[in-house]
This record gives sequence, C-alpha cells and structure tokens, in this order.
Amino acid sequence: MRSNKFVDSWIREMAEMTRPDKIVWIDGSEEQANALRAEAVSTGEMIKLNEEKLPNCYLHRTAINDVARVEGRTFICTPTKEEAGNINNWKDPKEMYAILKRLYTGSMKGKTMYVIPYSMGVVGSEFSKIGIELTDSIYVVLNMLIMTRAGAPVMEALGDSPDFVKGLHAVADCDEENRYITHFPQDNTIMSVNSAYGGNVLLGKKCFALRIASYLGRKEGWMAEHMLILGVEYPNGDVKYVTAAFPSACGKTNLAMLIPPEMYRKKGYKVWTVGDDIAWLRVNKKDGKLYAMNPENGFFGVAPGTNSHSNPNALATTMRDTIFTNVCHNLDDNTVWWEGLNDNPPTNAINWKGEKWDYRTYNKADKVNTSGAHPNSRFTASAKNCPCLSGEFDSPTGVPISAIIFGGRRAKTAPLVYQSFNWQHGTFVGSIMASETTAAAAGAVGVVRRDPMAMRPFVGYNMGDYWQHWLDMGKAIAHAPKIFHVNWFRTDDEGHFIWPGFGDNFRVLLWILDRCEDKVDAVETAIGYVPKAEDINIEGMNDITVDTIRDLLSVDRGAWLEDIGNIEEFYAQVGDHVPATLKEELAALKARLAD
Ligand code: OXD
Ligand code: MN
Repeated sequence: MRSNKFVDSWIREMAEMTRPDKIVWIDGSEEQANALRAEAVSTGEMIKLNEEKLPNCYLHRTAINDVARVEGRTFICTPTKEEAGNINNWKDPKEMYAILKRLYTGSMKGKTMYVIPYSMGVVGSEFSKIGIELTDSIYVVLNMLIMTRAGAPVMEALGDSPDFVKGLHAVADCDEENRYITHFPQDNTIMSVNSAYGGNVLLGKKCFALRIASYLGRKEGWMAEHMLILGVEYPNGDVKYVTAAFPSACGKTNLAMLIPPEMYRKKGYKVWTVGDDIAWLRVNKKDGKLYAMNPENGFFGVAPGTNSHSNPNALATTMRDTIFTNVCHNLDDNTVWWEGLNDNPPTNAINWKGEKWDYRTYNKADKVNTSGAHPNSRFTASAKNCPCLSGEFDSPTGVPISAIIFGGRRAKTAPLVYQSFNWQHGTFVGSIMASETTAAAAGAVGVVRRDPMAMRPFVGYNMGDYWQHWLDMGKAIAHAPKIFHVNWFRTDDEGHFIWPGFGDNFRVLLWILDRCEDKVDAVETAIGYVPKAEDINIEGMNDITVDTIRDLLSVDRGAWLEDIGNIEEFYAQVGDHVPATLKEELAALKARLAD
C-alpha cells in the first residue's frame, strides 16, 4: 500500500502511546475481511448467522453499558468555549489531550492496532474527504468496511498530502465513567475511548461526516447536514431530489427508502435512495444549484420497527452482508429477530444481553430490560444491497436539490406540511425544529426538545455561528432549494396519529415538488405557505377525507404562541451568537400570530 509520511509519523506517535503488539493496515480486500471475520467468530466477538437465510451476516453484542451515543460524554475541544458554544460540551484541548493520554497509554497492549484508510464520498472526488481511523476493534474495522469506502485506493488518492482527518479509537476498559468522544476541529482530529458502540466508534460517521465536516464546511463554504437524500422519479423519467432532516426516531431511513402508494406505482412513480443519514451540500458553480452527496457507503439503521410494511427496502438490504448489533438471536434457525419485525417472536432465543429470553416477559414500559432486541439495536448494511439505491449514488458531485425538508414530531403545533417564505425564513424554521416525547416513550407527554436542523448533537462549533453559516450559504446559492417543514405525527384528542405516514408521505412529497415548480397554489398563513386541502391527493386512501387534511393543515395560533416562549428560551440558551436576522424572524412570527 502507498505510504504517506504524515500518516506514518502520526501512527508512530499513537502506537508509542497505546503500545499495540502489532499494527495491521486494512487494504479493503475481501481476503483480509474474510480473515478478520473468521478471527472475530473464533474469539466470540461475532456470531456467524445462517448462511442460507442470511448469507455473510453476523451478530455482535456490545457491552450492556455501551448501547448508544453518549451526548453527555461528547466534547468539542476548541481553544475557547465560545467557539464550541453553549449547546456543545466543551473542554480546553490541552486539558482534554492530557485526560486522553492517561486513558490511551498502554490501552492496546496485547492487541492489534488496525489502520483504516477511508474516504467519505467516492474515492478521488474533489468533494470527498479522507480519514484514517486507528482502532483495536475488529468489529469497528468490519463496520467501517461497510459504512465507508476503505482500503488501499484511499492511500493512492491521499498521495503525499497531509490533508486527512485523524481518528484514534481504543476500546480500553469500556468504562462508562471514562468514556470520551472528543473532537479537535482545529487539529482535524477525533479521539474516542472506552466505547465499542457504533455511533461512538465508527469515526467516519457522526464524528467526521457531521461534527468535523460541519466545521470544515463553514471554513470552506459548504454544508454538512444530518439529512437523507432521495429522488422522486416521475412517469416521464424526470427525477427530482430532496434532502430531509429529522431528529432521531422520526423515520428518516423509512422516508429515504419509501415505496409510493400503489396508484402512483402503477403510473410509473418511483423513489430512489441516495442517502439515509448524512448529506454534504455544495453550490455548483456552473448551474448555481445546491448539490447533495452522501458521504457514506452503507446504512447504520435502527432495527426495531423495521418490517415489510414500514420499510421493505431496508429489510431486503439487510438480508446479506450485514452486521447486526444487539438484536435478538433465534437459536432455532440461527437468524435474528427484533420487536416489530413480525408477530412471531422466536421461542428459543437469546436477547441482546446474551441471556436466554422468554418473549412472554416483554413489557412495553421497560423495553430495555424485557425486549429481545435492544430498542437501539442496529443493522450495518451495504448501500449496494439496497433495492431502491439511486443510480446517482456514486456520483462524485451528488445530485441537484429542489427542496430541503425539516421535520419534527409534534402532536399539535406543526401542520402536516408548510413552506417557508424564503431561505432566511426557512433557516429560521430549521432553527426552531423540535420533537415531543410521546407517552409510550417517556411518561411525560409533550416535553419539547429543540433540535435545530436535527443537528443539536452534531454541530462541531457554535450553534449560533452555524445558523449564520446557513444564512450566508443562502446568499451564495443562485437557485436555492425551497425549504419546507413536515410533521407526520399530529394526533387526535385520543392521542392517535391522524396521518398514516410511511408510503403515504409520498403524497406530501409531490405537493412539495409541485411547489418547487410553481405548479400549485398555497394559502399564506402566519407560519408560512400551507397547501389547500384539496391539493393533497387522497385518492386510494381509506380513512382520510378532505376534512381530515384540512384539520391536519390547520394552524393552531394558541399552541404556536405557547411554543414561542419555548423558542425564546432556547435562543437565550444558544446565546450571543444567535444571528440578529433570526431574532427578527422570531419577532415577526410572534407579530403575525398575534395579528
Ligand atoms: C443517529 C443515528 O443517532 O443516525 O442519528 O444513528
Ligand atoms: Mn442520524
């Protein structure tokens, strides 16, 4: 493999600290991946699943205390606290490096350090970025081989350049108290220790492609966003692309892989998936449009709830070459199961903790302890196996975006869909995005968590400056996408969802795209443009009438005015860096609501 003196000297430095027994470079070959799979199976780190039913699939269990991203232990380490802002945890870089040095020292003794050269985006594209992850976990290596383009070609693309993101990961003792997921944007460096759970250790994903990349994007004039990318194909063959940002647990992977209702399929409509989680957005100088590319190469999706109704495409994607993490193991046929897959829980099974599991003990109020699969159990699946993968997936420049969609989970406030007045107002709409906890999830109903642009845990610098960057980008895009907000989760007085969601969300996507082409009118309201009820096509829907749509589109001024107080508190928390323009947008919304 081609060497690079900057990479070599950094590896030497990291190896002197962590003291691995040996260092192995990941070349991306199938032979090496096979050998690593065999080794992981021999040590019990992974279980090989039924080769006939789930070819090349494996099951892995993380430690019981290590099953999710840890926002409380995730740090942005910039020279000043102000750069990281009030929403991020901050530590002085020198202080953090000292803490980490203590934890890393000797942590790889008796182990192998794997060197993973990887590219976020197609190898060699001018829009891609290169990272090197050092890790002592085979599980991480095998996941990175699915989630990124990794191996020898990346070192060729890097050539003699010093321009790569350094990532060091050590499982160490997997000690919660000393778990750190740290980012040093000025040093292009990520350091993660005492975890082996995906979101904390697959450093190309949230750490690089969102936190470090958002910092780089601001510096270099582009955007790294927590967004899916999908294409809607019309019967005449035209494809229009949208990106969409939703907080966790709002169905992002499902929307990315949506199957249109039958009546649309018969006419020739299709949806193509470009990405399900992250979008890198750049202005194309030739046509002045915003283009989106997915820097990842696979899907790290939540398993529970994935089934042949909610997401048949995701299910099909996981049928081969997949690593399942913390799902339930069906011993009868050596396959996997999770809550919501079907109504046939296995009777001879091992739960996510590795214990014998009796499905009859399942209690919805205590899912973590009684379910077969952990609520945050995952599949790591290759994009190439997705039946609806876009032909543009490997495009080095990405796809032109017509609309940006923000979404949240709101019982009453947000209508099914509305359009912002312009980019500046759309940035405001993104900045006030929020989700409410549901009774099923948390007991306390309606607790609002503000999650601007679904980036609350992922902005690598000050949230106020990030909003300013959005405003600046709007000025740099000659033909900017229109910005919308959707809410699939409005409930009736009994707390039932009114809108069926899933494939029927396609109907809303079509209205959005019609608006982008000026093909349909809208009603101007205090919050933005709302569809005329009869413009959402309900043909073929069972329980939905035009009156239901009218209800779903109504703007409840009382609820909005109440929400304003919560937004003001959040803006105060973000602090001095909130752009004046957004404060003006907030004041203008308040005035329009009071009118
Ligand atoms: C997330 C994820 O937590 O994609 O957002 O895993
Ligand atoms: Mn995500």
